[in-house]
Amino acid sequence: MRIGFIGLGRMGAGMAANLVRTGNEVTVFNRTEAKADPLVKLGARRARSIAEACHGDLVFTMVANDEAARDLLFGHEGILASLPRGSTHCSSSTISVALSRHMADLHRDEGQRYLATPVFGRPEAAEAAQLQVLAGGDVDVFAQVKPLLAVLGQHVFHVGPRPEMANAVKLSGNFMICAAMEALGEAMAFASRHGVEPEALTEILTTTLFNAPIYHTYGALIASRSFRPAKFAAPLGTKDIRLLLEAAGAERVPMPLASLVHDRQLRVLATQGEDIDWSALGGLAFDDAGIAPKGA
Ligand code: NA7
Repeated sequence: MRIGFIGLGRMGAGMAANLVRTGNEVTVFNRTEAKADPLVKLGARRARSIAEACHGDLVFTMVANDEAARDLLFGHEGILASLPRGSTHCSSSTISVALSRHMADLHRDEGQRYLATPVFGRPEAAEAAQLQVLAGGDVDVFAQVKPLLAVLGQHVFHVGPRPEMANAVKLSGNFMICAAMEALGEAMAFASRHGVEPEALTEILTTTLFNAPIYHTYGALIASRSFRPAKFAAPLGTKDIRLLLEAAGAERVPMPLASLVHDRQLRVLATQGEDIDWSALGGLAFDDAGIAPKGA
């Protein structure tokens, strides 16, 4: 299969690399061209425009947000104008359910096929082909694309026939991670004040009651309070909860805990800047309790 891959940021770079490594003919494009260099070294072809990355059977996109996804889609050299009829767009970016729904209509009007294919996992998982891949869209299109999605991760789920169903699951998952980070931070601050090291608390809880990947990964990050450099940047995580709350509002679904973690995310951005991992949310409880980082 001839594949295009657009968006070689922290996540896209690893995903595209795995498609190249498994012997696919991959043409890559990134707005900032230099980020394509390592992929070209690995064997990918370099596209000089979005349109050039759209000449194959399928194009993946993995960009920051709705604005970026729209920038790729529209214009005379955009994906809608360039992707051949019958070719497929797999959109892996975490975008709004509204935009994903709209993209499905636009692609259908152009005779193109569209799957929403967001993923769970951080850049390390993308690099190691250990992502969890969610897919929404026509089941026959999914069946054809599934072997490629399987290259990216350990599990591939078909969520349902409408693409935005996959985006809804992705936003739900990221909300639950934020809630877990807030809970971890508060529990660690509480235990610290009682003489229990955050690492010890994490060890006990993640090997017993909370033996789940999210508690392991974020427990370690929050216990060490090491949030830089950002692997998953706080502004992107904040965007995800904003998208969740917008979609929840549109469907009249109150989500009080999501509103709370969104405020906590805003506090991270306001007080610690943008270039920080979203797990800094879990560190706020220490700050609130006046517990300084070790060695500070
Ligand atoms: P990064 O590492 O911040 O990468 C973002 C990517 O999006 C990167 O390739 C950017 O290109 C690209 N981007 C951003 N805005 C635009 C516009 N307007 N046009 C074209 N390309 C753009 O993010 P991650 O890889 O961590 O995350 C990607 C998605 O996965 C995101 O939805 C997360 O929420 C989950 P650049 O290199 O800046 O030129």
